[in-house]
Amino acid sequence: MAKILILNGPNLNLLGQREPHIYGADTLADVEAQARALDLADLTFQQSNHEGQLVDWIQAARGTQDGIIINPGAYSHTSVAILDALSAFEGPVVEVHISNIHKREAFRHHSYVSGRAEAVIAGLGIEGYFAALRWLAARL
Ligand code: DHK
Repeated sequence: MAKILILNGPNLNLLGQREPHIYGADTLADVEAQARALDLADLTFQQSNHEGQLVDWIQAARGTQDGIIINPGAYSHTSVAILDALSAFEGPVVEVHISNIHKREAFRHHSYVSGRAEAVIAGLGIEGYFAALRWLAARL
């Protein structure tokens, strides 16, 4: 089974409570449980509100994980450090956004991570994580 890291950035710990009209009613624990229930990969599931922690986890994935699914949250739109860390990772990367960032404020339309990702999913709600997982597990 492929080893896949699912990484979540800032404020995604508040999923289910935070702006449910945008991000839905499911919690991050629900996302993890449903992802694990698919039984498609050996999953590591992590969330941090801190950019450096996310960079450290991406670096630690080098040579230990086969692929990464990342929702960088607001760091999508600001973080060259996360882009650089992902560029140092050898395997495929899928970027997930719960909301359709292109339908929202202009500052959300650009993501640094998209230039590195094999695929970008936006607007499918939490289904985006599972679509990413199915695609990545099949590819790996
Ligand atoms: C999540 C966030 O926290 C925002 O900062 C992004 C993304 C969009 C999402 O849709 O999952 O702009």
